Amino acid sequence: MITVLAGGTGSVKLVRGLVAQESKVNVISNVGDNYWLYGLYVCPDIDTIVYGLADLLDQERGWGMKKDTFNFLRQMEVFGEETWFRVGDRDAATHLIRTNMLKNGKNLSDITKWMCEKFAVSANIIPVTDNSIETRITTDKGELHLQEYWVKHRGKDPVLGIQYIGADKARPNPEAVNAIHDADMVILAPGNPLTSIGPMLQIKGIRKELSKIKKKVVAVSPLIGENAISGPAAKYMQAAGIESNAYGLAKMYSDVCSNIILDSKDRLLTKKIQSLDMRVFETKITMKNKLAEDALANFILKQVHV
Ligand code: FO1
Ligand code: CA
Ligand code: CA
Repeated sequence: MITVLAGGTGSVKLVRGLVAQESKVNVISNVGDNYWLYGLYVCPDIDTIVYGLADLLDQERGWGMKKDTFNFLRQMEVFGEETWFRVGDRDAATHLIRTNMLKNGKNLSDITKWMCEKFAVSANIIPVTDNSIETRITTDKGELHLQEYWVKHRGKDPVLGIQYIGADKARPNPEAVNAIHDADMVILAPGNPLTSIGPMLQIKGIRKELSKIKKKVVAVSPLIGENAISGPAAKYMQAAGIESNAYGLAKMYSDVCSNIILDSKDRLLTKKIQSLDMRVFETKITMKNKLAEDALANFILKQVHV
């Protein structure tokens, strides 16, 4: 049994590769990106994994449903609402039914299980907590929700800091703690280390459980050289005072993780990372198609012995 800690867009390809090859996969999902929009509760990372595994994800964008339409959004515009967050019509149904279930007293874990059933997803997707965590980005113009910073303002302002509101008090999902405890291997997916994996590591119970089994924890780098394969990881790492390369990532994860997979192009960093008492594995980490997803997942499952 393997357990993956995952964000959305940066993580889904690896998760898909793993699910294709391993019968029992738990996915612990970040909730720091979750956002209230028009009274609807949007969970981008959970939905990206669910849609990705159900083969409904828009592959080009890396979020939302493929072939979705935007009539609902257009009507919200007519009503004078802001429409920078592009919720599609079918996607809106997901948020609406989730919000209704929350209002009827269900928790996010149960709702996510129900979603998985509806979308015929066999992996076990576990929100890291049922409490609220909000990733906030501090810029020179003030503090913004991650979605406001990244989507509304297109991530253009310099980042001064990153905060996880609610992470200190969040109770880890007991199922997530068990999924870490019982796993043969735990994988930190190549999501954004500050905004996808970071919020989950900030929860004490999660961090503690990972540190206990860190010999079994394998991180996959989302960077090649100083740049992220996609998204703003490098910018956030620099803002957090972390070297934006696989070494900085390894150092950031060193309390909770003993193994790191980096791109063969980064092999010059291997010795330096090994000096952190971590094992280093070199392979091709970009996943441009399903073949590459399967190849990386296969490498982890077959070549990395923990
Ligand atoms: N990302 C965007 O860059 N623009 C969007 O309009 C957008 C809409 C959206 C709708 C539903 C959903 O689940 C995700 C969506 N995302 C969008 C991606 C999401 O906000 C990501 O969490 C962030 O890009 C940060 O990783
Ligand atoms: Ca995300
Ligand atoms: Ca076991």
